[in-house]
Amino acid sequence: MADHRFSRGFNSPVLWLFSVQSLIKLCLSFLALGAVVVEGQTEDTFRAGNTVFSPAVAAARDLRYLLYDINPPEGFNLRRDVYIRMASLVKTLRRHSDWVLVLPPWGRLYHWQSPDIHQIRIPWGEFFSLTSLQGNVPVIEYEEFIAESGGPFIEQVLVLQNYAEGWTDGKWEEKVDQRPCVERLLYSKDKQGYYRGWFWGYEETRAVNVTCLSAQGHASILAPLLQNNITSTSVMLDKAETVLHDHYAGKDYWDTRRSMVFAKHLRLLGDEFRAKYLNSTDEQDQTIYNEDWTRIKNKLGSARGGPYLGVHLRRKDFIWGHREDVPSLKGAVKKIRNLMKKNKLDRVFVATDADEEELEELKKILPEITRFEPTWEDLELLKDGGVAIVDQWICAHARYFIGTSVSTFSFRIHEEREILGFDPKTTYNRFCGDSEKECEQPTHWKIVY
Ligand SMILES: Nc1nc2c(ncn2[C@@H]2O[C@H](COP(=O)(O)OP(=O)(O)OP(=O)(O)O)[C@@H](O)[C@H]2O)c(=O)[nH]1
Ligand SMILES: *[C@@H]1O[C@H](CO)[C@@H](O)[C@H](O)[C@H]1NC(C)=O
Ligand SMILES: *[C@@H]1O[C@H](CO)[C@@H](O)[C@H](O)[C@H]1NC(C)=O
Ligand SMILES: *[C@@H]1O[C@H](CO)[C@@H](O)[C@H](O)[C@H]1NC(C)=O
Repeated sequence: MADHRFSRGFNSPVLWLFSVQSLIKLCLSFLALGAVVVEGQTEDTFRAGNTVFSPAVAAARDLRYLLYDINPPEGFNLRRDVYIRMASLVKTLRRHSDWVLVLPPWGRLYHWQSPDIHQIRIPWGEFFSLTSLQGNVPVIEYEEFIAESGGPFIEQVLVLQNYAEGWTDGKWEEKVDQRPCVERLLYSKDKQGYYRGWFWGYEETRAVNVTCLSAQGHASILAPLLQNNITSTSVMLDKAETVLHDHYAGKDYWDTRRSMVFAKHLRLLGDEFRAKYLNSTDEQDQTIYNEDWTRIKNKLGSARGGPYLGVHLRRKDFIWGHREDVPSLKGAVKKIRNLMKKNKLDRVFVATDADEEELEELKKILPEITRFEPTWEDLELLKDGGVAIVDQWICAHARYFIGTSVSTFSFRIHEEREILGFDPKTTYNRFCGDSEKECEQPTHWKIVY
């Protein structure tokens, strides 16, 4: 099937020739090997690991499962942020009993619009390194949950919501209360009295009970309730983004963030692309990566980065609203040329969600542009999420990076560069709108180790 979005790369300098499939196959066979080794380790590292326990074993251990989901319109990079909040909650819960975090399958994201490819029920292992995640908190994929908990049943769904009355007296206080549902429930009862809902595209999944919970505060305010008031083995928090970070940019935040290592096949693809089109290798660029994130502790300024400018140019919904902090294409290219000259870089890598029309214009006014453009077959394997990660990985390795104002996609690149050890001056930069007066630059968040 011809896909107009990606068929244009041919006979342009940005053509992506490398066979993604063969590399992925190679990686997957490595992953399979890795899993065998890891199983032995996880038993003692964590009591819940990659291994699937039989229902009997899981029950004997008094395991409890925390599942969660997020409001459908939220994008990939905000979802990554909510994972950090949930990991923090599970750490709090684990002080008292044996909780495991169940990873919500990826799919049906508003921005993932590539036609004709299957983009639901995607396990986290396709985007992130599970062993790395498990080095922070015990996590399992949803299908492992089904296997070890005895079937596609979630005992208790708690739909988080704000308080109907808002903040009383304009005073902020942290609180949690069982309340009637404010909005119409996205779950309905079937003939057997079970609740049916989206459940990440797993149609056979049922919930035994669904109730609403008004919550206002950080994620761990839910811990006492989950521990004391609710006895179900499996509890799912829906609209989990309602609760806030326990401590934004604190040690726990960064531990979890650092554990969110991209899947190896995606990093390898990004590295291949860097080597092939951007003359960028880890040795030259001083960006040597350690498979074990707990051992990465790079000094700021130690990473040099590849000889290219990295750009994240967020378009689509960011320009539809005519936001004054987002530049025109001309404005962006002017800034790009300026930065290339200033940093003595003759190559520029651009990650963007621009539509066809804008891309054509961009290529016209910036002919030396390099982009990661997968073929349809590659896209089918990587999915929109994998392509976005490869884009982020390449931007993260640039000598100098500039992103888009308040884009979570750009924020995640900042964090990746902070982990790699770049000088903050080369990271916390964003485009200014063409007529923006005070163009405040992004905040530098230092890693707490
Ligand atoms: N491949 C690729 N995809 C992009 C790029 N920019 C945006 N996207 C896609 O558009 C989505 C939305 O952009 P983000 O800035 O990540 O925002 P989000 O967290 O997903 O959603 P919001 O926070 O609501 O904006 C991403 O998750 C990608 O799927 C890009 O440079 N490259
Ligand atoms: C949880 O239980 C405690 C003690 O039984 C009770 O005071 C509290 O109101 C309950 N919390 C919720 C949110 O139902
Ligand atoms: C559903 O869960 C709520 C909250 O735990 C509880 O108060 C209620 O009794 C449960 N309903 C049923 C039918 O079990
Ligand atoms: C690639 O980079 C190296 C070292 O940074 C440099 O010596 C070499 O000339 C570059 N090659 C090309 C083709 O630009």
